[in-house]
Amino acid sequence: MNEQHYDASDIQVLEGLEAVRKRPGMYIGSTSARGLHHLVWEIVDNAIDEALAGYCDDIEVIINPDNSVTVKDDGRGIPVGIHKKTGLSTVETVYTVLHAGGKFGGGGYKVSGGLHGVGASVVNALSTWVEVKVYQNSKIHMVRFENGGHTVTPLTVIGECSSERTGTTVTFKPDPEIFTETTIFDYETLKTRIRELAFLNKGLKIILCDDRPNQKQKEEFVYEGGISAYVELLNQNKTPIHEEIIHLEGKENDIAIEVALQYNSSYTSNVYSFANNINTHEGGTHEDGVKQALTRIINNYARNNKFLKDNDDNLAGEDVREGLTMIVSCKISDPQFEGQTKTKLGNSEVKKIASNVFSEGFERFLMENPQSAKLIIEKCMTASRARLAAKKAREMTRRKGDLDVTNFYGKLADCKSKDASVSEIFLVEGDSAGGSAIKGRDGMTQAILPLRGKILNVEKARLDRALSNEEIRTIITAFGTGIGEDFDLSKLRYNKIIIMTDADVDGSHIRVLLLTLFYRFFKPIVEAGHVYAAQPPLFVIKHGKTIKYVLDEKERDEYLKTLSPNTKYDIARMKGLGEMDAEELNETTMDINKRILRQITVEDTIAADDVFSKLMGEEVEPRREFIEKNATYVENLDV
Ligand code: 1YM
Repeated sequence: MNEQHYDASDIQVLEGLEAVRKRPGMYIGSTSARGLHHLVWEIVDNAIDEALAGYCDDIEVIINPDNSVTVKDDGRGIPVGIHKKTGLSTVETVYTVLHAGGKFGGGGYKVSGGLHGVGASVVNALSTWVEVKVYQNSKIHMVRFENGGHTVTPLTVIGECSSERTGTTVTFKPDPEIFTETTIFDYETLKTRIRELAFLNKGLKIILCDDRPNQKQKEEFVYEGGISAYVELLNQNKTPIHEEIIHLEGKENDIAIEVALQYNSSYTSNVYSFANNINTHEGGTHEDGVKQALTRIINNYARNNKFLKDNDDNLAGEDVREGLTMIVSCKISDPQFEGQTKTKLGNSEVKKIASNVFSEGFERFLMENPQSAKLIIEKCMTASRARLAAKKAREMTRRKGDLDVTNFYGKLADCKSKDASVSEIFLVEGDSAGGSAIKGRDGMTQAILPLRGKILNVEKARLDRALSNEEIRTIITAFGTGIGEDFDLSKLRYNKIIIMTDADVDGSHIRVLLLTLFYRFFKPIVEAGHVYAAQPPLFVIKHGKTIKYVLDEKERDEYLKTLSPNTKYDIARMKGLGEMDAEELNETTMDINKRILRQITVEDTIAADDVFSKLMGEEVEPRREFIEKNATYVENLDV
């Protein structure tokens, strides 16, 4: 310990970091696996900022054998001079003063990421130790912190390097007292975001390296095509309707806009937008500007080239986005993030610029590529016709819904309660399990909908066809939310939607079909966490008077280990849902005090879309590959 460090300002600093340790969630969202990975992003973001400023081309992220993480860049290196206000080196200041950020640097600090913008000092506060090395002026400087941000080695020169070598290397080890759930980094999680950062920053090279024994691997991400390469990846399991990926970019008033797009034959729209590399899930002015320009330019082109007749209606926004994969990326020096999750770009000046950049480039593309233009316009016009047909079909179901009450309620065994917050609906595979579920349920709060036929695969069907499917119509009526333009989450009649299928091939198939339906047509229901899968146990263990249900082989083995060696026990494989009687079904799968539910979440919509396209889409090869690669998870899945 270095005594000169204990003056008044130092105590203030430590109080600041102590506040982070007391309420880590406020700074990194949570202390779960997600929060743990957030630490890496805080450090990587500083390196990305250096790349955005034009000083850094190479970044490396290494997971070390002890589960510490090293991030290296070849930028200018964090400044090592004494900082006026703190009297400490600037690098030490950056790592110990809360919210120090770039205000300490020579201006031009661009916020790149870090949803909370909290920076390096938060990582320090939540780590067992942190070591920062700065390569600058032919010297290697080092500063080390321990125990949540206490400086143990103030900045010292520890060696020499060539005058060409500049940059920053940071290694940190997350504190297990804070990250009680896990301190183990997940390669795939890091890879997904690192690859995305490489797409979003054309030409920037990011290496990801796992140095842990038994899982050593190393990948390099660099895309000269930038977000065009991203669109290519997103469309890889889909069938493009035109060959070229359209790439447009431009800059006005220091606001840079980049757009890449390509249409595919699917019926969904995949538009993702980013501002300074942050995924703007809630959209914002950059996305609005581009979307409006897209609708306008397509309508103009369709009219001028007589695809649309004089008395035809204009194509709607959703018509021109059917089957569209598009990335909008905006770089701006002072981004304003708004919205519920602070992922909506608010800067009003961006809209016009985004619209101008897009219009100019896209109009030129249509002119220069009439063949592709024709295919795109035809796709939009088909979408428009289907939308009108779906509207009619919806009106029909609504009218029919009134007439068909007996038929509908013959299928749904509704619960008595009309209070959605306590109500739940079980979607049950087959009439026989449905019958037992109706007998075994708590009729006050539990509704049962037995599913007879196979659910239509909506990945291969538009809304109008989906609406002609009896099972799907029944589900829509039961949920109460409506669908498409009429969708209203606040009308959902149940707080929990529970998929109850067997743990076999057919059960998995029905589950995936239902999830596809929910993800494509009822995404807000999934996002709000209303969808669950019931987990019927696989084994029952009896000993003495005890009856224990266990989910799988692993849990079975663990439970058996807890029994004393001379317990002589009975173990049996559970029957399928359809063979259980009402009591068993209640006991194992439905009783809210005993059952196990798995909540279905979509953390990363980009990844989820990819899985559904692979599993349920047109292309056979990616589906085979996915199932082979994930064989252990989908061993029973026949798609
Ligand atoms: C592996 C993590 O932190 N790189 C990094 C950080 C900074 C700079 C360069 C930098 C910024 C500026 C000037 C400036 C930071 N500096 C500061 C501060 N990599 C990593 N590379 N010179 C160097 O913003 O003007 C904060 S971050 F505040 F000290 F300037």
